[in-house]
Amino acid sequence: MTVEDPFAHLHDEDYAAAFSRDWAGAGSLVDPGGRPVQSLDGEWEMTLDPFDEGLRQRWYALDEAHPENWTVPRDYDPGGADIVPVPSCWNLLRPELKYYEGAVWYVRSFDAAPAPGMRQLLQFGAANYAARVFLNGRFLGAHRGGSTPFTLDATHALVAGKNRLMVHVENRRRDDRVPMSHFDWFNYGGLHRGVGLMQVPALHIRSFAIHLAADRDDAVEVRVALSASVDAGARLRIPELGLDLAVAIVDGVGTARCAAPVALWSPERPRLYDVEIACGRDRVRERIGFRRIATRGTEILLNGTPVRLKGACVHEDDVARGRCTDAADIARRLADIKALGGNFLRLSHYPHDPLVARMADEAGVLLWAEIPVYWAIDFANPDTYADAENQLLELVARDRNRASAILWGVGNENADTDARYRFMAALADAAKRADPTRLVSAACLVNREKFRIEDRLAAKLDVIGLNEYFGWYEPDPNDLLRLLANSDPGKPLLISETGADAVAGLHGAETLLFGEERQAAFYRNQLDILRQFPYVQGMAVWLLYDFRSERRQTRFQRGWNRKGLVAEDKTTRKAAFAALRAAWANW
Ligand code: GCB
Repeated sequence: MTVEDPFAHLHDEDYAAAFSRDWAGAGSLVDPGGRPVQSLDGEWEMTLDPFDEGLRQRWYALDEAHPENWTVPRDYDPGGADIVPVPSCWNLLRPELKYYEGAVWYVRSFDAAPAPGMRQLLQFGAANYAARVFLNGRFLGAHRGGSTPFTLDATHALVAGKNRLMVHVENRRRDDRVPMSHFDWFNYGGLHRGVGLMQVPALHIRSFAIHLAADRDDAVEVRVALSASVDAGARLRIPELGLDLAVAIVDGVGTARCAAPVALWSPERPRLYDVEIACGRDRVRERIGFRRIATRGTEILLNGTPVRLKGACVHEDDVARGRCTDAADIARRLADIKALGGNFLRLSHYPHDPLVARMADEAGVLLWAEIPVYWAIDFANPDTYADAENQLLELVARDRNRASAILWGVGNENADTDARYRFMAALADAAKRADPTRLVSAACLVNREKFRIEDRLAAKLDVIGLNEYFGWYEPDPNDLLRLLANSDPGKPLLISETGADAVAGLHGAETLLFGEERQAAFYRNQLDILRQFPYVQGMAVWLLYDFRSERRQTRFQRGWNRKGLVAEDKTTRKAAFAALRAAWANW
């Protein structure tokens, strides 16, 4: 018999190793594909754990159902914790948690009825930043990256009847993470998107991609990947077109193509088709739009026709709910960009809720979706690269069937070093490999000596993004004219950010910093200059709504970045809103 040292956990500084070795990644994702999911959203217990005592003391292994049988005290109280909603951000649940950065345990019980022979998959929408998941005392897996979904196979641990799910979520800012410790938005923590349980047949469809054929607009291609390396047959059906195509699957993967007279998707006519893929006992259903996005010289072509992107960046932030969002909130974003006369949103600076691309598909709004490779990432660290690439692949896997998503963003304002070049070039290549049907971009650099847009990464990109603040951080607006006249990017240039702060209701001369008139004049000046350069194919202004950022502490900001065209209530439009609409109308 082994004698257990009751104090061993106090001295075990390797306590997290067992839960940090294998991060569940894009390879384990199973696309829900419209299958029924048992929602586990709702009331959860929440216990604060700044010292990670739960991992050290193994709270997950305690017999929660019978605490009266515990022989030694443990610093955890099943049933005695706070009740909170999931999804949520803990920072907004209790005043004392506003700035908390650390670990929290989320715990809930649920009833399950696992059918024999079926796989039981736990689906998490997002947990910021790292999550460790335990079911009925067993460790199921861990995930890192705060904004992408993950799937954990719970088949071996789930029981018929009552189950106990415990999730350790931790949002410490660290230099080796993506983003690293320094960024210009609020570090909300928690299970901020939904959690659910999905039953699928043992052999099931893991992922699928459906799009126009590479070489013609009247044919579609499909790629289906199964959960196991077997030979099988699948079918792709688009009932409206009378299409029923056999897909031969070899070693778990199959591709097929066939003629299909699809009406192309565009912002003007966002046409979607009901699509179904069936394989054995499994079936997925989606609403899919078909369109082609490409570049030619300095043009961006949508379905072969040049398109100008008029858009705004937007953070996923809400006064009351933080990073959590819902259909009404997203509908407002889409309506506001249309009210501006725009057709485009840059979803900054991390993957947004999956509902955004679905609703943009319906509404006809084009999207840039990105990962938080932001500022001074630990570019020389291979593990940081693995984390970044996995976030990119999870984003691509999640949104690859959305017509609205046209651009993958692989980075934002990263200082030029060899390590940065290698890291970002590898990411751009990874995006192309995972999805050759879309464009890749990043917010690139300016050569300050030559005063030219010049970034060796540009060779790896389809569209060059440029964040510029001439007339705000760089005071002389005419420097923008000089920069663009000096530059010859040879590819489409997209102003991926430009903007100025304004406090809603603060009025004054056009020179008054933080005044509404200054912000409005800023956009008039910008457009006067940008319209002179045909290689500028669009812009995403910084940004639609004011958002929380603790870096911002002037009397005008008090913890908010005020560059919104609309105040943080998402309703009060500043003068710049109408000014930008007018300036865009004749661009
Ligand atoms: C930038 C960053 C963005 C900031 C913005 C600002 O260049 O990309 O994340 O929030 O400037 O307001 O300064």
